[in-house]
Amino acid sequence: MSHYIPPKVWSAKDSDQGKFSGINRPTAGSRFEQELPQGKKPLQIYSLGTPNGIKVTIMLEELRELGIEAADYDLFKISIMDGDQFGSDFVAINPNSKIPALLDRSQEPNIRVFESASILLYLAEKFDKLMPSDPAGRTEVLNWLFWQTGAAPFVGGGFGHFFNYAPEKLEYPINRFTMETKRQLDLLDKEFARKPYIAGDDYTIADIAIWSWYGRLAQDALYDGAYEFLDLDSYSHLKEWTDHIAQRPAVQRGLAADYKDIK
Ligand SMILES: N[C@@H](CCC(=O)N[C@@H](CS)C(=O)NCC(=O)O)C(=O)O
Repeated sequence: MSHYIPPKVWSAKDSDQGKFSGINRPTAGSRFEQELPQGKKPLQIYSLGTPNGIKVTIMLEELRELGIEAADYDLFKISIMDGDQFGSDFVAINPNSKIPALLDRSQEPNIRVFESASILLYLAEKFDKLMPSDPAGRTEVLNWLFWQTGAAPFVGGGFGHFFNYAPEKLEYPINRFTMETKRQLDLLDKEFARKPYIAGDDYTIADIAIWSWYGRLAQDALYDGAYEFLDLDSYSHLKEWTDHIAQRPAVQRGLAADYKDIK
């Protein structure tokens, strides 16, 4: 195990951020003036095809599939490795500087929506789709939606980071986050053993949120070598749910969505 003795006061200049050295800073807020383009559609999406980003394109394509024209959208690419998320226009939509972000121009004043789960909920409620309205059904969807937003950072920021992105392979964090990631996979596998969708009999925004992370992991689409390392073959119910959802035309279109340049 490598030894690190923390200084009394931490300083960013002493920290090695590996692949993310160019973008990570310990401060929030905009770093430069930026004018984001806007298209003509009611919804403007500023995003990227990451697990959090695809939640939004899949949801919008599901709404399109249901024939909802008011869910038409322009999709712009925020290149996070180039730091587009720190420009003034993006920060005005999401002060947290993370994709995805939505600007709803069908209302005056326009409504900004950030946090992928907040965007899913906003769209589900706006169009009254993919979310039950009875209190018990709605609460179960929210249970799983909130579960996803709390759980996935252990997978992405924890397991994925230390297994895939960190400059060296460190046993302690890889063990810690693999343990938790496998516990989450086992939880989902046990849930899908007894129901077709995460909140019961119907496909909802909770499936979209969870599929975008755990389905993509089960498709071996996230981190090199992770499928074998996590023994994803052993989560058969999760895999069945993953494959079933992957066949939805809206999911396929959401994954293949075309992001327009902002510059
Ligand atoms: N909790 C947020 C997380 C969003 C997030 O972490 N987005 C990443 C890409 S998946 C990002 O924009 N990273 C850029 C950065 O950290 O500077 C959500 O669900 O929307």
